[in-house]
Formats: sequence, structure tokens, C-alpha cells
Amino acid sequence: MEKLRIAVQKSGRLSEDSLKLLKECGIGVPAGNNQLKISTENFDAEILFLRDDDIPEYVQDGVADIGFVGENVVLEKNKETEIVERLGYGKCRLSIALPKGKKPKNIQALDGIKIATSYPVILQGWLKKNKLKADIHEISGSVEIAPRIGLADAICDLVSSGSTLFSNELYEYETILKSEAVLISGKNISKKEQHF
Ligand code: PRT
Ligand code: ZN
Repeated sequence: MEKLRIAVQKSGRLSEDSLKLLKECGIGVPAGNNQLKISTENFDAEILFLRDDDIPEYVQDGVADIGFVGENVVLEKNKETEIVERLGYGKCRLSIALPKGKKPKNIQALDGIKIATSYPVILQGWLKKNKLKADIHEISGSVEIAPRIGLADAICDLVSSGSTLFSNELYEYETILKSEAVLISGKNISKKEQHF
């Protein structure tokens, strides 16, 4: 039988918990590796270590059979994959945050504002659902500084403890997605994966 190829975040918030979960399933990963691809110790599988953003595409294209990734990334990338299981770690919220002192009465007051985010697809979907229009400014990192430097009126970013928002004089105004790590597979699940 062909080896099961499993995509895991190379180094980031999901790496440790994903490898721990694999270990609990009997899929041991040799410690201290720094390779892109390794074979597992006691299961006929290969682990691919990737940027989390690339995992949905690799799974869609069949380069990996399954992948461990944040639901926020799955929804943003919008590839042909399926969520097989919710994994209970990597919990966070994708929220619209505003500068302290700005207190719109309701979400309708967000109409027409400029929002900086790394999640334009999810944000656009939420705006559309709520019949709102906003000027989405896509940036790839340090979203929380955008209001302070005059780039945007608000941000839409991942929040867990809230301390990043707090130290940038922002507050969480509206949660648009609750996310956690999920296990994804391609749309046409093969025999190989069903054995897993
Ligand atoms: O290098 P690579 O591209 O693989 O990693 P990355 O830097 O893109 O992702 P990484 O490792 O930061 O996050 C991986 C996944 O962890 C995310 O896609 C989420 O599913 C999940 N996750 C859980 C988080 C957070 N919590 C989180 N707090 N991802 C990011 N953050 C960031 C957030 O963007 C903000 O900058 O942490 C800051 C806020 O945290 P608090 O605790 O101050 O609120
Ligand atoms: Zn990433």
C-alpha cells in the first residue's frame, strides 16, 4: 500500500500539538528533524512540513493526503478540501477590532470604513452576509498597527488572549469566525485515508 502523506505546519502555533496528536495515533516522528519530508518511525506514512498557508492547496492537489491546519486558513484559501475532524487545539477568533474610543452603535455603522486584514475572503463573505460594504486593505502581517499608522480605521485579525489588541489600543468589536485546528482531506477520500 502507498504511504499516507500527512501535511503538518513546519514551525508555528500548530506544529507541536499536531505532532503530539499524531504520536497519540501511533505515528511517531523522529525528534529534532529539520527536513521538509520525513518517514515516520512506526507507521507507513510520510510527514510533509509546510507553511500553514500552503497546506490546503497541497491537500487539494493530492500532494498530501491529509493535513493539520487552522479552520481560518481552510476557509480563507477556499480550496477543494473537506474538514474531516475538528481537533480542539489552536483555538482563536477572527474578529473585527477597533481603536479604543470608537464605539459604533451597531455593525451597520461599519459601512464604508477601511479595514486592514490578512483574511480578505472571510471578511468579504461576512460583510456580504450582513449587507455591508467596506474598503478591505489586505496586508500579510502586523495588522494590529494599521489603525495607528493611518492605514485603516479598523482591523480584522486573529485573537486569542486579546493582549495584542490591548497593547495596540484596540478592542474586539465583533467576532466573525471561531476557529480551531482541523484535519482536512481531499474531496475524494481514497481507500488509503479511510484506513487511517
Ligand atoms: O509560518 P507559517 O505561515 O506556517 O505560520 P503563521 O505565522 O502564518 O501562523 P501561526 O503559527 O502564527 O498560526 C497558525 C495558526 O494558529 C493560525 O492559522 C490559527 O489557526 C492558530 N492561532 C491560534 C493563531 C492564534 N491563535 C493567534 N493568536 N494564529 C495567530 N495568532 C496571532 C494573531 O494573528 C495576532 O497577531 O496572535 C496574535 C494575537 O494573539 P493574542 O493572544 O495577543 O490575542
Ligand atoms: Zn502562515
